[in-house]
Amino acid sequence: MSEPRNECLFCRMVAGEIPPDVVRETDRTLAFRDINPQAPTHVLVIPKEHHATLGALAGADPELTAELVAAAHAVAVQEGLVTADAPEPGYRVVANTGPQAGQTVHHVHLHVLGGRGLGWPPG
Ligand code: DGP
Repeated sequence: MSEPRNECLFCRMVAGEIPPDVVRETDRTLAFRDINPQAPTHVLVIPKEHHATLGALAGADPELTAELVAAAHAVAVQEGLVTADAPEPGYRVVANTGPQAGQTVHHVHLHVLGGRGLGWPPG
C-alpha cells in the first residue's frame, strides 16, 4: 500500500483538501472531471492510493490496475459513451506516462474521453 503524498495534487483530492467534481467513486478509485476538458466528456480516473505511473501500479497491484480499467469503462457507460449492448458511440482511454507523453501529474490517472469524434494518431 502506497502512502499519500502531501505534494501530490490527486492525493490531496482523495484526502478532500481540494474537492474535485466527482462523477464516480468506489472504495479504491475516484473519477472526476478534468479541469481543462479536451472533449465534451473528459473524466480522470485514479486509484486512491498513490502510484506514479500505470506501470508502477501494474507492478505493485495488478488487482487494483484491473479495477481502475473497469472503473474507466463504468464511467464511459455512466456518461452515455457506450451502452451495455454496444461499444457506441465510443470513447478513448489514455494514460500518459513520462515527459515525452506529456504526463504532468505524477499520480497515475486514466483519461476517459468521448462525446465527439477523436482523431488518430494523437498529437
Ligand atoms: P496528464 O497530462 O496526463 O498528466 O494529465 C493531467 C490532467 O490533470 C490534465 O488533463 C489536467 C488535469 N488537472 C490538472 N490540475 C487539475 C485540477 O486541479 N483539477 C482537475 N480536475 N484536473 C486537473
